[in-house]
Amino acid sequence: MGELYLVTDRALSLGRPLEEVVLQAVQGGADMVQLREKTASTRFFIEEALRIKNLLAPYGVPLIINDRVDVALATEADGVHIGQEDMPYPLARKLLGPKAIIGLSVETMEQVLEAEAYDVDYLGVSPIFATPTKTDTKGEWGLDGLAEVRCVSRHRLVAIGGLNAANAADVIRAGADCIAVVSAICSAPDPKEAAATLRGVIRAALAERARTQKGASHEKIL
Ligand code: TZP
Ligand code: MG
Repeated sequence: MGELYLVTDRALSLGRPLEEVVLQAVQGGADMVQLREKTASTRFFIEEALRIKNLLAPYGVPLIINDRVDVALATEADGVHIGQEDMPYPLARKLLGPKAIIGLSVETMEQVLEAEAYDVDYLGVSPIFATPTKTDTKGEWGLDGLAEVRCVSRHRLVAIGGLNAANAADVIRAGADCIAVVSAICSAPDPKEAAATLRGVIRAALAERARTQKGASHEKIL
């Protein structure tokens, strides 16, 4: 469903229009986009979501709205990403329906276990590493914490927080299915190139993991 997930931040986009950064990221290989607007008015958020939705349509890249189920509904976005303080998952699912992509942030093991009862499309394991982009978090999972989440959760895992081309392969090896980034793309001098590099690293690490898993199950059969 996605390997490289761009989460937007206008303030970190070096003064460039968000549409430009999103377009370049997608052309470089971002295959999921989350529109994250913490301070915008509802009117602005909706207009921007519609612009980005049109821009993504030819690429078949899903648009996910951060926090706001109402904005996702109003713009017929592909889904919503909710945190633990947002609308409870069962209500978001009820409003958005079975086809919507719904992601849920987890910051503690208790939240990971609670999410086992939910048919979320992915868990956002947040944050993997400390990041100046978001500081109101409950600590960091680290690679070991992510590996523990992988052991107990049945869900797809999207890792976020302090991720870049230098650490993405380790994060995949620890169990993430997808890497989400803000600054590694939004603040890159060339977002297309940054996305292409990241996607290459992620693809190689996922392929390597699939090879070793296949090897392991083959050995078991023998
Ligand atoms: N949720 C957890 S960490 C984070 C969000 C939105 C910010 C990630 O930003 P960056 O710049 O990729 O570290
Ligand atoms: Mg939130």
